[in-house]
Amino acid sequence: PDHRPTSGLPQLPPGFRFGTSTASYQIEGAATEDGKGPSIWDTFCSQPGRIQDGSSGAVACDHYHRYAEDIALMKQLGVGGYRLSVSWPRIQPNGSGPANAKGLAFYDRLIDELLANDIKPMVTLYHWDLPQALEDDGGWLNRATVDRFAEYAGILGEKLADRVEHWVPVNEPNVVMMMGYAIGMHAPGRELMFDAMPVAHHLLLAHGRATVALRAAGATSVGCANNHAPMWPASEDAADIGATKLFDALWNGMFSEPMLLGRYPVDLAPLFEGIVQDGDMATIRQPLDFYGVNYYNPFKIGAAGEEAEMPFEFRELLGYPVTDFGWPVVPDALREWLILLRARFRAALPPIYITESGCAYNMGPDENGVVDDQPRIDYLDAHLRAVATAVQRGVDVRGYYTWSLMDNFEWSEGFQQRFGLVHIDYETLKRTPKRSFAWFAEMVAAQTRSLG
Ligand code: PNW
Repeated sequence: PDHRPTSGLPQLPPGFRFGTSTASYQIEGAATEDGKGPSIWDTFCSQPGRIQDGSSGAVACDHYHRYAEDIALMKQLGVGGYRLSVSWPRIQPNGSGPANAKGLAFYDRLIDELLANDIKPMVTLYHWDLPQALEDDGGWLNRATVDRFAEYAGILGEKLADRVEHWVPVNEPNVVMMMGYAIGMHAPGRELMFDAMPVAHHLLLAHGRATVALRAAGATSVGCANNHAPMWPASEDAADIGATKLFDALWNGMFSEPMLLGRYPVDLAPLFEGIVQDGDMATIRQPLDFYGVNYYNPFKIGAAGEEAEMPFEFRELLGYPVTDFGWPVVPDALREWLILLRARFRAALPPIYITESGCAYNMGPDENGVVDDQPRIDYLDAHLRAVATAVQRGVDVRGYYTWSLMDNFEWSEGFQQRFGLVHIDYETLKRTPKRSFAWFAEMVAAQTRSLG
């Protein structure tokens, strides 16, 4: 069956930026090449039982060697933007000191190749691959890591600020703190629960200090990429509503409020006593040029029992289709979140970019070599409509970067979950654009044509 026409998609504003999004450890491979040091993800993947299929990002999509082919695909896709991340241990193998020239040269080549193809880079400094040497000194629990990060940001800014359109210091600090340090599902695998609070504060300081360092080096657009999810209470019971409010503060408020308003959510302030030092909140609250939203799905939250470790728990969100990952597909919640974000922050909210939005459907090529991923087309169509509706209601959204350009290493899931517009055969590393790729290309062309 052919994919559905794109003609019904409402017109997005002039200059609206379409792009794809990836992250270094998930696609690059070349884990020990050209002087790269080990990251916490290299270490984590070497520990038995951490990654469901026993895999690692040691080779991944081999993008480190095949970046020109991947950029050619993006050119075919017709996107004007690409969000990528830099591997910190390629630049500073031990997390401090002078830059590793070969590592820096890779990103130099990558960015020149993008620009040669009329694709503007959005560069994330930290998408989770912390140099292992810094983790050995306490990682994000150690305030000194913030100083290291500011140095690293300065190195990248000096080298690349003349050519990078947008900068994102830290990808999804809430996921780093929760998955990496509170429950241990991600590297470095710590299970500190509420003792992970210093990690949140240090990631926020890292965001602020890197923003200053990038601007000092000439960066003109610095923002963020925060993961957000509308929180829906399991019932109208006061206990469920209270639990939902608490988790909303932890997931949605704990990073956005310090960044945009210079304070922690009121309910969380006591948790940061003894962690926040004089001047910190001003350091964190830098004026931002844009606010990046990574959106996947809403969460349904209920109160947990007396003996539970946490006062809230996740309930199954019934009544929606799910992706192959089991994540509910709720495009309306993206519109809801964009409208809520503006209501919460009003004048303090800069223009928004959707810095990630996408889904895992895991089908491969059929006997004709076609990857028919109609559910992804439906997903993207519905989520772009949700964005268009929010724009019609006055929310200033400037772009949509889909997760992801190609199938890649999906963290603790390994290679089992496929988020790409391009299929990767992990035996041969052959790239096969899926039907959704053709749909996305047509959609971008139609939107751009009518924009003139
Ligand atoms: C994001 N959650 O991760 C990351 O930025 C990507 O690297 C990743 O591949 C993508 O989304 C898909 O998972 C998330 O617990 C990890 O809600 C966890 C959550 C959300 C996003």
